[in-house]
Amino acid sequence: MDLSVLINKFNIKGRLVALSPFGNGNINDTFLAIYRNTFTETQVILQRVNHNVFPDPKAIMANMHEITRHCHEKLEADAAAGRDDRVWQMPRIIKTRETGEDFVMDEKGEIWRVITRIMSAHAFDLAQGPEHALECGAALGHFHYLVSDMDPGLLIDPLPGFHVTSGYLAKYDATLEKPSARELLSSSMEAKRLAKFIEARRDLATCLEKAEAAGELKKRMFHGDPKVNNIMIDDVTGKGTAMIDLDTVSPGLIHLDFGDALRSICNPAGEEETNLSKVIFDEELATAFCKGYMHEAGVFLTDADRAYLYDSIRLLPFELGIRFFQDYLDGNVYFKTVHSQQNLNRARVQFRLCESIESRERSIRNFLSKL
Ligand code: GN1
Ligand code: MG
Repeated sequence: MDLSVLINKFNIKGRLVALSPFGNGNINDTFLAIYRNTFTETQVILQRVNHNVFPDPKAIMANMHEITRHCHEKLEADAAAGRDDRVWQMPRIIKTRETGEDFVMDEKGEIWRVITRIMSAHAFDLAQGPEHALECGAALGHFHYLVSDMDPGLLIDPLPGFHVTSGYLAKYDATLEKPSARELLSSSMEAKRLAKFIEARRDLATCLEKAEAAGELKKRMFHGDPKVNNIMIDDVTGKGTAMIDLDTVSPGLIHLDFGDALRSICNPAGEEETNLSKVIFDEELATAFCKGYMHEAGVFLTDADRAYLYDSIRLLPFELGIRFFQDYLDGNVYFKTVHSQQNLNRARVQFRLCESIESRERSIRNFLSKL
């Protein structure tokens, strides 16, 4: 189906004047659409939910329905009570014109949705400095507050095995059994180096899983993908205003969000850097992020939660590195790529970041202990 025909099935006022690819997501296809009428302009986001990644795209939409319903009610109540120093936002699902549904299924069975765009705000692909990092922390902390009292029973697991690091290791091991993967590994010094990196850290994979099994850490509602370009910053005030990309919101350890956000925000070179000497864990950005996070969510954290913050910071780049490397060895089937070596390079970056964190362990633990 032509995209302009598809988007016109949604209930958006005005005439479609522009429709173009948008953002740098690694999973879903995203477009920005602009509608105009005599007096005003409406901008919305059109997305195809990637069914290669999400086994049940309709469940993703059912979850989004529940999450936005819960959060919008709370946001409006807080705004009415004047609770906050700003207007916190969250995108809204736009329904279909004729049937009032949350999505359209095209002739190939693909699920498409339209959500509102948060206006006068942007997400950045790289951290812009400590003030930005602080606002990212505040946005994640506020998001954790927003979803903290949601009934997890309302949600369907969006991506079974997501952020189970031991599961990614098992998948990596299984991939290594494939002749095509073994050939890729044996023909590249860099791939061999990454394989050794993983071997030296197998124990790391289960640090949070063990703490959860022992009852030290408990699942709460988490975002699942709080990387820097999923955090909207208000153009006018420079403050965090919304977390976007809600597909992976589900019950999980908030440590996974904490570690994932820091691995994204505190690497100022970004995930695609090819010069590894530029990849470092920037502690100034980390301190600023944590300050913002604690301001919004510090009251939720128990002593046990705090005890595992360092492990989460070290774990998440390791986990993502395994995911990128496994996908490279498997022929790049999960993450979008524009060239065949991209996932290999992405893995190099994450493992370098993990090393940078390890070399700063004492100093990171020190600032975490003061939060
Ligand atoms: C994917 O869709 P996007 O680009 O926000 C991935 C995250 C990774 C991230 C790395 C569902 O997120 O887990 O951290 O790429 N999302 C999924 O850039 O796998
Ligand atoms: Mg995403």
